[in-house]
Amino acid sequence: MGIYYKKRSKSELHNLVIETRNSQNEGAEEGDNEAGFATITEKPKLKQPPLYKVVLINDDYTPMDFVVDVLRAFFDLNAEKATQIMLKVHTEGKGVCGVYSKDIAETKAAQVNDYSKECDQPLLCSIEIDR
Ligand code: TYC
Repeated sequence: MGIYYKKRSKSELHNLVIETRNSQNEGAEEGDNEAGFATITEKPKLKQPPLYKVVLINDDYTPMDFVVDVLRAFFDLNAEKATQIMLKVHTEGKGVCGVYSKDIAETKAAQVNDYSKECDQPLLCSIEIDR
């Protein structure tokens, strides 16, 4: 004697899996497929990953030219855009250099902070959630 398993086709097994996974779902659409198995159609629960702003902080010591060079080097900005952002940070206290996925934002901020330290400048960069 042994355990008897009914041999099922791939699509039958797929429906069984879906049924199990959705057994706690409320509000999903229930139905029957042509093989007689219960099926549920769900709305996908996918969200866009969050984005992060890389923010430059003002200080009284870092030379303006150094800040512009950093913005051009690490954020692919031309001289005009880099100067605009530097002046915004200088007058308003902080400013956004760019918006990226979490990994890229963290890397850019770390690159700026490491480079500033290497150059003995107090320039600081941080990240803030965007959406
Ligand atoms: N405030 C600095 C100065 O007057 C310039 C500066 C701009 C420093 C932006 C940091 O993130 C900064 N030399």
